[in-house]
Amino acid sequence: MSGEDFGNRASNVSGFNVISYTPPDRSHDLIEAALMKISMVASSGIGYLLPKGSLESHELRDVRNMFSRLADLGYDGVELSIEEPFSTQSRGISKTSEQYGLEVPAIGTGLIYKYRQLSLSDSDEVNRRRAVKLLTRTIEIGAELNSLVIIGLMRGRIGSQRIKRIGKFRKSMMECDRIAEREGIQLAIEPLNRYEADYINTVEEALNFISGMKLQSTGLLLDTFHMNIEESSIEDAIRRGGKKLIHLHVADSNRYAPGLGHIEFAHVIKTLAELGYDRYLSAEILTPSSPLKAAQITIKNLRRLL
Ligand SMILES: [Mn+2]
Repeated sequence: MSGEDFGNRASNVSGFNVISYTPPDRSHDLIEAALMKISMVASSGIGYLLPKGSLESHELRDVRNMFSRLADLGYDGVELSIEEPFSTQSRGISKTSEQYGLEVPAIGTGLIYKYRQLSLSDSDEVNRRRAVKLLTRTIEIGAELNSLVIIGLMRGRIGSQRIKRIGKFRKSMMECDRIAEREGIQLAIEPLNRYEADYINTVEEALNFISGMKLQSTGLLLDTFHMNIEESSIEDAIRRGGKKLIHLHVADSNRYAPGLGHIEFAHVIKTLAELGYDRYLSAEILTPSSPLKAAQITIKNLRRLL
């Protein structure tokens, strides 16, 4: 029996024996759901692993291999995480995306914070401006690739300087929302769980921020892994997001591929379909043993529900 074949039996992911499940076949009553597309996050931090620096290298060989593999598996898109926007080979990425017929629906910015500790809420004005500059270049790349740009970890931590730092974040978002509008793309604020961020942890907080600031080009990105920790109901949180919801990260409760934890993806997708959501389900998952296997499990389990 092939290890790639995925059914109701134990499969070994990351050295643990995890019991996989087969979601019920709902294709007959979920016709609208077919409009949703599937992408995989590719980064050097989380998801389908891309070596650090591969988006900047002129070679782009790793990037092409990754697009080719995900195209073969039937993905519609590849979400990228950009660490060094000023040296990213956006033209090469754009050509690769066209060559393999895969869109780049979104660009993550979390690695800018993770590797360089620059955030949109930095209390030091020089550092905040550097963060805005890096985000501005990322937005320009987003315009070239027709991608939305994610505001997640890049919000930074506010700690005990709550009022001052939220003020800084507001200032940054006011600027970046206008830049996104000028470039014709959208920003997406992603609520993150309490262990990774200390403000905007829930859909409610994100919506209040967006409407309070009257941001024109900023919507909402929800992530099933974070919602499973912070929201009392994932389905209610999605409904609350409504038309502001412009992108969705999917990962199971343990952050492995959908189907390897206890989130009910059939319910999640039904709720999205009822909202008329026709954008991406983008897998942002830990791929401890094999990125390829995780990508296979993800698309198999999601396609079954669409
Ligand atoms: Mn996410």
